[in-house]
Order: sequence, then structure tokens, then C-alpha cells
Amino acid sequence: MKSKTTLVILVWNEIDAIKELFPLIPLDAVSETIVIDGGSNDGTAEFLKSKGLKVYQQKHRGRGNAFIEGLKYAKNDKIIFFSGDGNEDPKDIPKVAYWLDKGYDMVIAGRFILNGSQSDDSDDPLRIRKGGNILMSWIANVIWDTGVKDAINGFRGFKRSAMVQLKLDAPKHEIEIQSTIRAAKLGLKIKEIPTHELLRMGGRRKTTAGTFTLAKNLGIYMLREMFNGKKF
Ligand SMILES: Nc1nc2c(ncn2[C@@H]2O[C@H](COP(=O)(O)OP(=O)(O)OP(=O)(O)O)[C@@H](O)[C@H]2O)c(=O)[nH]1
Ligand SMILES: [Mg+2]
Repeated sequence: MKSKTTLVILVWNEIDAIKELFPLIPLDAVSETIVIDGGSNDGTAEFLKSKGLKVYQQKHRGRGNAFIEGLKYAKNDKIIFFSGDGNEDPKDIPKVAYWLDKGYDMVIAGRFILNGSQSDDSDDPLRIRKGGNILMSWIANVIWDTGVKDAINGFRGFKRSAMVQLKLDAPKHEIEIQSTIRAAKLGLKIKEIPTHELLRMGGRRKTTAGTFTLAKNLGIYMLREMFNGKKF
């Protein structure tokens, strides 16, 4: 059954991945699919437009801003964010929609629940990003009782009213942990479902920051959440 949900596909120069991924996305599981494009110049936007999708050009740069702008353009009261790089399993989109339909405020596709579940570290020379993600998620759970094993994965859905309450303002990759922490602070209903992160289907990682810089930036956002309480 079609869920009254908007699927927001986030892309920035993902032509190789999106050509392979697009046929696998279950568009008929949701009632609207839109694209937030971060300024592609490799034909990604044109390809998706040719498939009949509405493509919005991002006004402000950064993956966090793509989430924030996606919320504005989505027409439904439930919204799922999905990356167009092949890392996220499109088969899990209907599962996220299912739990949103069940009334959850935020549904996270978590990479660290299933045995053997992985996060794609293939572009991380030290292969430590998965460990870092698990550690950051554990810390967030200890401090804010998030109840989730993966506070960081971007593949997630929100009830619109819940996402609005979170007043998200992280411009880059810190948006996910900010949303998890704030949802926990507000006592929102969070569901984590198991997913397998797949390997990128092509192209390159968009963050130029290395693993340590990313970890530092996440840390800064976590510190900020320690001091702001519920005032955001
Ligand atoms: N619209 C938009 N999409 C972005 C932006 N930055 C990254 N993305 C997309 O978000 C998804 C994830 O970006 P990545 O840079 O691969 O980040 P990541 O998934 O954390 O990194 P990996 O673990 O290496 O895959 C991809 O589909 C990107 O094209 C942005 O500024 N705007
Ligand atoms: Mg990725």
C-alpha cells in the first residue's frame, strides 16, 4: 500500500550511483518523491528530471541544509530522507514508511543492529569510521537516552511536526546526530529498524573532511547539545 509520505533523495554529483540505484528505488511505496540537489554538474539532476522527478536546487550548501530544505518542499506529513550514493538499501524505504505510518516521530535505519552489519568504510584508509560511529552513538545514548545503536545514519524518516520541533540547523553531516539527540531530549517516539549499509555504487564521498575532522565536528555538536538543554 502507498504510504502518504514524501521520499527526499539527496544527491550531489552522483551520476554513476544514481543510474544504477534509481531502478531499485520503490517509488510506488510512497506518494511523492522529490530530489534535493546540492549543485550537481555531472548530469545527476537532468537524469532524475528525465525520470519525472521534481528536482530542487539547494539554496545553501551542505548535506544538513539539504535535509532542512527538503522539509520545506515535501508536501506530506511524513518524510523519508534517502541518499543517492548507493550506501543505503532502497528495499528498506517501505519499512521506514511502515513505522512512520504506525505513528513514530522518527524512524532510523540503523546499521549496527544486525550481526555482520557494516558501515561503508571503504574510503577510509584507517577503517575506523564504523567504530567511531558506534562510539558516538553509544555516548549519545548514555547522555540522552536515545535508545538507538546508530545515531548517525542519514537514512531516516520523520513526522513533519516532529522534525519542525527539532529546529535543525546543522549545515553539514552533523544534522543526523543533532536530530537524534534532540528527538531524545523532547521524548519523541523513536524507532530504529535494522538495515545493511551497502557499498557506494560509484563516484566519490562528498565530504572532503577526513575521519578525525568529522569526529571533531560531531563532538562539537554533541557538546553544544550538552549546554543548550531543551532550548533550541
Ligand atoms: N543535496 C545534497 N546532497 C549531498 C550533499 N553532500 C552530500 N550529499 C549526498 O548525501 C549522500 C551521502 O554523502 P556522502 O558524502 O557520501 O556522505 P556519507 O554517506 O556520510 O559518506 P560515505 O560514508 O563515504 O558514503 C550522497 O548521496 C551525497 O550525494 C549536499 O551538500 N547536498
Ligand atoms: Mg554515503
